Amino acid sequence: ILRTHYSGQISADMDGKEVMLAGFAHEIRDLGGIAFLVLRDREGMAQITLVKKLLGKDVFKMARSISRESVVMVRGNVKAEAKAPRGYEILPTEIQVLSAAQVPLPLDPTEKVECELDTRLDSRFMDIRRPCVLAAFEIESAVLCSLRDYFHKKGIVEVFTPKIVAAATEGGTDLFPISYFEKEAFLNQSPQLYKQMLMGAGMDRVYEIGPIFRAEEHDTRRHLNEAISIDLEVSFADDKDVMEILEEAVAGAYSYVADNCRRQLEVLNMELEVPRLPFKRITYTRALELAEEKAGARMQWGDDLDTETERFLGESIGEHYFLIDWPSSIKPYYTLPYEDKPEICRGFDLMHPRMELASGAQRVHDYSLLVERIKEKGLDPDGFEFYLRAFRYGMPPHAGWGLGLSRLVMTMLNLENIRDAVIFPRDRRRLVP
Ligand code: ATP
Ligand code: AMO
Repeated sequence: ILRTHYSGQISADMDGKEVMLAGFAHEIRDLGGIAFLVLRDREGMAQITLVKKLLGKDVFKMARSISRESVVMVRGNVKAEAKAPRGYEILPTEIQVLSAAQVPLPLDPTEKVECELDTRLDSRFMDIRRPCVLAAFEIESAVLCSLRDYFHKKGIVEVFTPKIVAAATEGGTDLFPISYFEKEAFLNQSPQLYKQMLMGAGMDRVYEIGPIFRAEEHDTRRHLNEAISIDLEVSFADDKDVMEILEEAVAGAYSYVADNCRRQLEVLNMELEVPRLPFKRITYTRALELAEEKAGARMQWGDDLDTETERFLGESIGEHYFLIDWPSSIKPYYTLPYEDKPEICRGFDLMHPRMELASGAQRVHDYSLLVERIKEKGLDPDGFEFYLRAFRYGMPPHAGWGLGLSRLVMTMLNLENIRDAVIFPRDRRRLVP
């Protein structure tokens, strides 16, 4: 490996030690007989001080002319220097340009010039060189680490289900068709049917972290056409049980990030407040009443909550909350209606004040009721035969949820647009890069 240290691992107390750094030429400041090359790597910046007398005329001239963002390797000695940004500088003995950057750059990674999201996404490789952009993705990785660790400790098994499928899960629309040899197939919208079948398989508690595809023509700051979903399904559990798992998983991710991503949070200039448990539970009916009383919203019982109502609730509650006891008519067929009040069901949404983060439910596990619910939704049970079979030979009662990774990260870090939480986002207009 062409480095002994990342910039963040070097400090003034290493005075005299020889190190090798590798990264990008962030900036070159030329003061005549002395010049500064600021080398940037994943962990920050290091000042490489170029002294003509020490380097010799040729090397000095070469180093001074390195174009910004070129890839460089520097070998040199650490020198404690109070005037240098992090209390040290590197006096180089060797400088290699491993790959020169052309000029002009497609965008400016030194962050002095802000630019449009579209321009940034067009040159994402250059955009991610900006520390504040990179920080969000490093935090996303920490969130995943925390979730996997939490699931593992709870004995929840990670699974992978197919993304190329023959049927819709969430209803008839919103699918991307693809050709699969001589057959028609689709990109999966959700692992819903598969994770439920695994309950029938006796896997008992499973999770999946993987892509979901939705052919919705949305053009919002919180919708993508390809997203990463964190899906959970647990046998012998009800809606309340999996809501507890969900709130613990979310709050756990916040505290993991707060503890393990201090540098990244500092780069983003933010302090992370860990949400308090338990999250409030508010019924759909109560939410409608509140919105009507306080904000004069005019929604019919049975309507999906509109954006204004969601915004009003978010602003007045001001923290994460669950919306529970939804009308059965607006939740999918696999959501279990209350036995004594079948017009409402055991479905829930986890809300951040800004938007929905997750939805889930206790599921219908009775075969006849499931067939009936599929028909009620105007769907044809024949199309679900591969799924329904798993309900005819013993299906444990079960519950689960799906949580959008990018929405979790976006709300955690206060990112304005969901595209800021996806390395290469796919939306209505974007298929490249
Ligand atoms: P889910 O996809 O799980 O239902 P969601 O938060 O993405 O969750 P949607 O049902 O897609 O929710 O949409 C929720 C609300 O977002 C809708 O009630 C609608 O008011 C609003 N919405 C959806 N699409 C748009 C859009 N293109 N422009 C503005 N608002 C939209
Ligand atoms: P739902 O359709 O609500 O539920 O999706 C679950 C969560 O996935 C995320 N999500 C999205 N994120 C970005 N762009 C999108 N287009 C998008 N669509 C969904 C959201 C959402 O809350 N099968 C159920 C889950 C379950 O009941 O287990 C489902 O898919 O954060």
